Amino acid sequence: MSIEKICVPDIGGAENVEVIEICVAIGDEVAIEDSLIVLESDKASMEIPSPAAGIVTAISAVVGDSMAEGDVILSIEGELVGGADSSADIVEVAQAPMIEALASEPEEQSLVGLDFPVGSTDSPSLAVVNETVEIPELGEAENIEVIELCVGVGDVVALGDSLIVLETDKASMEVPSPKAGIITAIAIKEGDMVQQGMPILVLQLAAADNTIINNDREAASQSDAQVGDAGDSQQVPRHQKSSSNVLAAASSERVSKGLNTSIYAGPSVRRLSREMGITLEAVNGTGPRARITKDDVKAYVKNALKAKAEHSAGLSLPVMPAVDFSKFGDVSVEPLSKIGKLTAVNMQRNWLNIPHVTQFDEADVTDLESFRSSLKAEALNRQLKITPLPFLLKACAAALQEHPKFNASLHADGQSVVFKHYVHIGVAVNTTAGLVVPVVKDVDKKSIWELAQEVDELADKAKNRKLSPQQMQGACFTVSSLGNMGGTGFTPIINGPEVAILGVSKLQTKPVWNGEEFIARKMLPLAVSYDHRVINGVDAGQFFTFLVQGLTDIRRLVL
Ligand code: CAO
Repeated sequence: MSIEKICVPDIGGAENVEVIEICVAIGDEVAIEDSLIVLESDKASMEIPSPAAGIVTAISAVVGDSMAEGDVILSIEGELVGGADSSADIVEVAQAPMIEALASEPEEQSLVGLDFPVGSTDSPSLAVVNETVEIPELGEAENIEVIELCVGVGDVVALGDSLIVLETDKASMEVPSPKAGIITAIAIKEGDMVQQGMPILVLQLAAADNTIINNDREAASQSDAQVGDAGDSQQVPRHQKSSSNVLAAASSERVSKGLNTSIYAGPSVRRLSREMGITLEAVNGTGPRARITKDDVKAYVKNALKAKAEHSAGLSLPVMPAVDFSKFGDVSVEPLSKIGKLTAVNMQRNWLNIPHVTQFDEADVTDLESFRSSLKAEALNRQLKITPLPFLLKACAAALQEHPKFNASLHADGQSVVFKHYVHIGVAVNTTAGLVVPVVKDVDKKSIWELAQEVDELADKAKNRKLSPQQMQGACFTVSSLGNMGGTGFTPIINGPEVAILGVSKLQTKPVWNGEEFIARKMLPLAVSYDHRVINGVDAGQFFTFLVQGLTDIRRLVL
């Protein structure tokens, strides 16, 4: 075991390459090939891998330092691979020429294709030529992967705009455009393995435009309005101005497409992001010049997982345990009817989606019951059964008209309330096949006799499974009467998207204090459940009071 100094390896003669990231800390245990620091030139970033496994005992490099081959990066206590000369040959051969190629200005490329004149009288000397841009010098490296295509056919690029990003195991490099022009064809795609000299794309150049674009790229990216200033238009020929406009448009298009031209990230970070299936565009870079580090990628993934967990925790329901009841005694299992299954789904949907509030009251229906009794003979003649239900429907219709919030639905987008100018009321009917809710249409327009007859017919159809779908649609409100069963009250579940439901329990004769004495009165227990997103407590109180008053004194229903 010995302490060895690790130096910057052969980086192709490049000097003053900036340290943009220190990947380790004193005390870290590193393995061979672990990244130690990241260096960055104008056009490429490069991770310097460790030639040794061991413990980092000192770090000489500082973020922001300019370094060159032979500069000491750090010290490692451990065994070096391939001898003590830690600065020698620790970087793959391909890396140095890549840096070299990127550090130098792009070379002129040979023109291919036919020159042809531009049809402009402003500048007859201008010519458009096609130029094939090739993979630049990559040293001895072969089969370098194209990891990003930064441009598309039709894009206008300026000198130095990134065309593609190549990646080896240890470095990534952006290949800049050697000229300004319009891309007319692309010869490669992401994932291709390339080597020096292979065609990347074809660039259509306009020589005079290039001069303008290359000399003043910033000006070229200005808005159309700026380019169209009176002063400019006097100096810049019309076709040049339009090229600048196209360039500005294309630049912003690349941004809007989210192409990866502005992402600063080293190869290991890009690899990590690919392995994790995330796009680096979404990751905030916290390194120098917003460079994305491994920690940034990990933080992004951590946050995404946390957000997902929080989100699902809010929405998911704890699962009911599957219990083998036969362990505790004899059981028999019967499948739910089709209606039973549908009811289960609808009840759960309504219960989970609608914030229910249930309010209770009693209506003194003594007079109503006297009146109803007085109608029995006539009902017999009409071959009808007259129960409290038609009166309840009539009172509800009046209350719905008086309090329109109850005759409404929350719009599916949750942003508005739909008020209904019709009064259709559903009536819950118990059948052997399950609960069904036929709808009595236009309750407000029908007489007590008509309502009694219609409820009877609909209940009969329901019990014989003869209801049409239309007869079960369009309700604004529902009445669920368990009056003939018993019970003093229950909390009915709203039949969404309706916003309220009336639950009716069994009337009882009760002693009621009239101010002087207790008198026997027939009291009908009622419960109204309402959707608290649409209806507040005061609304409900007013609606309920109106309804109870109407049942207590049915003369009020004709007011
Ligand atoms: N208190 C006391 N007696 C009542 C009553 C009440 N609130 N409501 C009705 N009754 C009486 C009726 O007056 C009738 O007695 P008479 O023949 O002596 O007058 C008797 O109970 C039977 O009435 P009914 O149930 O046949 O008729 P209805 O008009 O009251 O109801 C219908 C019709 C179809 C709604 C009913 O038969 C029904 O199916 N109810 C079940 C609704 C249901 O399942 N709701 C729960 C849904 S959520 O699970």
